[in-house]
Amino acid sequence: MKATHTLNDVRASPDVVVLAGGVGAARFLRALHLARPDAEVLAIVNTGDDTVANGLHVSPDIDTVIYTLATAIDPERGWGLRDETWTAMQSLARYAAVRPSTSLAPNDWFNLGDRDLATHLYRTARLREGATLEEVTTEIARAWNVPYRVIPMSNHSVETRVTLAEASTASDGHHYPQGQTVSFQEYFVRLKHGVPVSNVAFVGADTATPLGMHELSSATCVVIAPSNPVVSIGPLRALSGVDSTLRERRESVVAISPIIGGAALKGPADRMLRELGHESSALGVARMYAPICGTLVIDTVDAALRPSIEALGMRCIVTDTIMKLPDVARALAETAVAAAATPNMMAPR
Ligand code: FO1
Repeated sequence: MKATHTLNDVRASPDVVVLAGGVGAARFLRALHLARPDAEVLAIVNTGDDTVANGLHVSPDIDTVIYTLATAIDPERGWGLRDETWTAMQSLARYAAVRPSTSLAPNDWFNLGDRDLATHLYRTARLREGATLEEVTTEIARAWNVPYRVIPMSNHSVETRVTLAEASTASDGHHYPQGQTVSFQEYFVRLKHGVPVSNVAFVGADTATPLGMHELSSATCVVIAPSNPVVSIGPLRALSGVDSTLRERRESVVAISPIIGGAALKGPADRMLRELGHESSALGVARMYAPICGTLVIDTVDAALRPSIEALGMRCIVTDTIMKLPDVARALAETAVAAAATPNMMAPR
């Protein structure tokens, strides 16, 4: 057991802090555990996707990270638990017929599996009796024997809200006029992120207190996981002090591009980047991260972009970034942490 002497009770700095969204980040964290099983890792997770569904507080990115690290995630969906059943949701359908149209509780389009429900019941009950989201997240991670410290980006509400660039009708018939601003889950799940966006806002980010700031500035390495730069990493960066802390230690911040060959492996990141005026490419991601990140890891298919990325004052590492096989995933994690441990002293241009 490594002796952990902590001076005047300051928490020992972790080796690696990972800024995390959902699926891509969860896979990277599991790969990191394979590569460096003894590393002290803190995952700071986006909570802009959080929602209240059927009266329960759901933290999708936190649950995806915890379930993936516990190897309990459903591999096809990338969210929720494997071997799931949906009896509670099917039983709720009875009440959809009588629910007032003004009711805000999404009853039938945000699916909560029967095993997954336990997490939301526990979290909601603990929050209601005054526990912080950080305390509850720590308890849930411990219950799943997760080897890393997993914390929300804040204990305060930060809500990602998306403005629709066109009118759209959800598969359940609900109509959304052009210009309507909706919750992230209405956009992502009810509208199946099949409608262009004209704006994304993080309501509450200006007053929410970020968590993990001591570790963010003192950890040996910081890795920005391959998550959606707009709606997964964006909310974290919108919190006060996060960007300036990352800028301060830019030389040991490494990001992995979630865009490969101009496309996202999963989800709407590529379309959102274009719709919001960015280039949907590893170079577009580099431009978003250049001020706060000294190294960008991109996929071999994007090797031609390396000179343009380095022209931004970023070190650019070209390697396999599709974490299909454990060996590739482990090698990617090793590459990212090794890069963060050898600082890039070039200034951003
Ligand atoms: N995604 C869906 O596409 N459909 C769902 O019904 C759904 C339910 C759900 C419940 C709990 C949870 O933790 C995640 C859930 N997700 C669902 C995924 C979720 O929308 C995404 O994981 C994130 O918000 C974006 O990464």
